[in-house]
Amino acid sequence: MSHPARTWDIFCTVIDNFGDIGVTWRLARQLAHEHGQTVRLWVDDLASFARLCPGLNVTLAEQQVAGITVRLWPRDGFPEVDAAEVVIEAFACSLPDAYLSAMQQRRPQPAWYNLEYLSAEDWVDGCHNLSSPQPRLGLMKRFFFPGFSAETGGLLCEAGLLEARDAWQADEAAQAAYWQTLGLPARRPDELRISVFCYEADALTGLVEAWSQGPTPVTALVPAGRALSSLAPLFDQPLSAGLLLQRGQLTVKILPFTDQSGYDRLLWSCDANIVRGEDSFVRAQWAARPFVWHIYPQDEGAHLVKLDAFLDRYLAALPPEQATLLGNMNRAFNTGADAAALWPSFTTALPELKQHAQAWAKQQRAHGELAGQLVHNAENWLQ
Ligand code: TRH
Repeated sequence: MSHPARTWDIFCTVIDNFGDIGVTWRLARQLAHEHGQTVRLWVDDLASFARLCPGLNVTLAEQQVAGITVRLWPRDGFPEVDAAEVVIEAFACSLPDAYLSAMQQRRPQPAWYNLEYLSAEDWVDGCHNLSSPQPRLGLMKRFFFPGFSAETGGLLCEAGLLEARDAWQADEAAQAAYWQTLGLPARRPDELRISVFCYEADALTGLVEAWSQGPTPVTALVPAGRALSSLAPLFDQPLSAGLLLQRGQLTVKILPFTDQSGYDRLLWSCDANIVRGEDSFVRAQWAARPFVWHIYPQDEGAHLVKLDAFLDRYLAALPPEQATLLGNMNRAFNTGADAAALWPSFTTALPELKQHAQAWAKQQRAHGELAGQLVHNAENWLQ
């Protein structure tokens, strides 16, 4: 169903890392490209944004990128602008007072959403789409939760993504050319290729040993970033993008950070992926390959509750032995326990885990997709 073109303002503060801008940039493009919406994205840190959007000019306060108006969200002196018809504050960032005044003046009042962080916890079902009156401002805000059930706003997934993934995974020539562009030799038939995009992780130390000494050649593809500080002591040298290192059966290739579709290709091409945070975690699911999730650490182990909530859903349809294995692997990676001890069984289980990953992606896609649900929700609100 097509919807009228509305104006949208999306506000994003980059707390640390890339997840907040990763999600909002993806959402902005989908709203514009797939739903014909007019989108302005306000970001307080253009340098972080430029890492995953190489076309961005970090010196400009306003620019057009891929059909989106990108505006620097200045710390002081927010510019005088009209409020959009739909306003998204991503991850509960606080909107500037000047913009809140513009929202109060707008008639009809804007559809104002707080786009929440992704969680698989059950309570999300009951909180998605709840209204939150703002009496001081005379405005209404609504909570929009991504999630894994039909009662939530779903997950971001571009139109045609799964078809593009299938075509890529079936195209061995394209993959061979891809590995070459990364500076890697052709893939050996018995070799495993694993992408490693995680935070500092004690579990990596043991895994590197297991990969180095195991019977199967492993190539670890590591985007330059926080994981390198866990790897550097094992290689006795500073690590940076471009390096190709060997340690027994293990080859490590350090990759430069790419744009988001380049990262998708990496996930689609690997036998298994280690991912983190929110957006790479979702992309690993769309890649339909086995993955280990390094969840963003929170105080008092709150993240481990979220990890278990996801595992409860993700593992439900796996036979008990593999469910226990994959659950233990994820928990071990996140707690620093002995993930390496699980590696041989994990390798053996990869074919079944891959089948499960394919079925899971199909099932999640059937719930509907976040950008489309948001457009629909906003349209119902504004009509
Ligand atoms: O960078 P992250 O750790 O972000 C985190 C999480 O979102 C977390 O929930 C949040 O609370 C915290 O930030 C503040 O992980 P995430 O979410 O996977 O984001 C990484 C983004 O970077 C994602 O959009 C994919 C993208 N990316 C590229 O575009 N190119 C690359 O080469 C790589 C490795 C990643």
